[in-house]
Amino acid sequence: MGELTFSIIKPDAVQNGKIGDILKMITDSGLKIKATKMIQLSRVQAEGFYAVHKERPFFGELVEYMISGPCVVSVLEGDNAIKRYRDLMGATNPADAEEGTIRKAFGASIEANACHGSDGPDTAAIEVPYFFSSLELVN
Ligand code: RTP
Ligand code: MG
Repeated sequence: MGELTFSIIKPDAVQNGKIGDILKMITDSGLKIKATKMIQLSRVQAEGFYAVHKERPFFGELVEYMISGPCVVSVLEGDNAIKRYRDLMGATNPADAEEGTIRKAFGASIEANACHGSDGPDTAAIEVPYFFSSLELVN
């Protein structure tokens, strides 16, 4: 089994009808979708998920944005999946993201930037079970 990483298609991209385009970019890159579902984050879930940023000036706005509409959460698998998905997402600010990345294609702003991906093995190990039980991951 390859490495697992956790992905969110954020509310702006869901609202703009980009779920299919983004999942296609993910699978075209060779990453496998182990689980996926659409959810509406509660305020408590969003605050917990982004707790690492709670002292940052943008935390309040980030939480409001993440609960502004449904998200699509997924577990992705592949060799080196964490770094490969970060590379496919592109820079946090879509204005700095390279051609061919999800954020270049679909990100609207530094906040409404279309997607999230775990930034390391320790965060992936927290984020996957935050949203999925082991029974939900296909083999
Ligand atoms: P993510 O955690 O969502 O995968 O994004 P990231 O690692 O590229 O960026 P991070 O620094 O962890 O920031 C988390 C999310 O907060 C929003 N943000 N807003 N207004 C701002 O200056 C600002 N900076 C970051 C973005 O939605 C970012 O993805
Ligand atoms: Mg991050």
